[in-house]
Amino acid sequence: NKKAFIFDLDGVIVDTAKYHYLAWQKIANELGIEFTPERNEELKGVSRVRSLDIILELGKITASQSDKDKWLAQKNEDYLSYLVDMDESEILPGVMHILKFLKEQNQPIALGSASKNARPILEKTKTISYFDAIIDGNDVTHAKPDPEVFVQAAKALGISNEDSIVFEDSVAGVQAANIAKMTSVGIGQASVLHEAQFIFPDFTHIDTSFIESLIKK
Ligand code: G16
Ligand code: MG
Repeated sequence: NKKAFIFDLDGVIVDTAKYHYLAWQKIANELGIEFTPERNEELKGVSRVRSLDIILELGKITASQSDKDKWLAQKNEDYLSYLVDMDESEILPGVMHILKFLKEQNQPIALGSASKNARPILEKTKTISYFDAIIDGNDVTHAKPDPEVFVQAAKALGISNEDSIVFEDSVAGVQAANIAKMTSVGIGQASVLHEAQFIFPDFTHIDTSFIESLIKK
């Protein structure tokens, strides 16, 4: 029995959301826009381009494409500076235990992330070898909640959507999995991720018997 186990990156495997936040906050400050951690929730799982648009809408700012391109480049440069020293210590609790168990069970594993920086992050955290397929922001044209990223991931593993399981920390990502008729597992707060079929606060709350039940399903 093979299922596709598809992992989101930011907020599921590593807590890079804090770095995205710091980098966006810097841009917002320069533009005189108030940007809080609460507002940042809306940027989770959302593409870089869409994230900037959300911030500009917040500040009621209309900008030229060349200004937008400049801020997008600046944001990414700043974000990358936080990743320079990244290593395995930034993998979220419980994640390695589940990745190792899935490998032992010979289950196919994929990454389904909106980020264009996914590969260097997987390399730095030494998790890249666990993934049989990597689909990220460089491969897709439609951002979550469009299911494209997860559909491509399942296809790359040769598994049907119905036999795919998605681990996601964002509302947009959970919706994408549901639209694709995949099993959605929300990682985070139940109040935020209530659309998910299963919800856990983090991977330390996921045990191998739950994974076994998904494999048998
Ligand atoms: C992530 C984050 C988003 C970020 C997006 C694009 O995706 O959750 O906050 O805006 O990637 O990232 P980048 O600027 O690195 O291309 P995911 O899908 O891994 O949660
Ligand atoms: Mg995420």
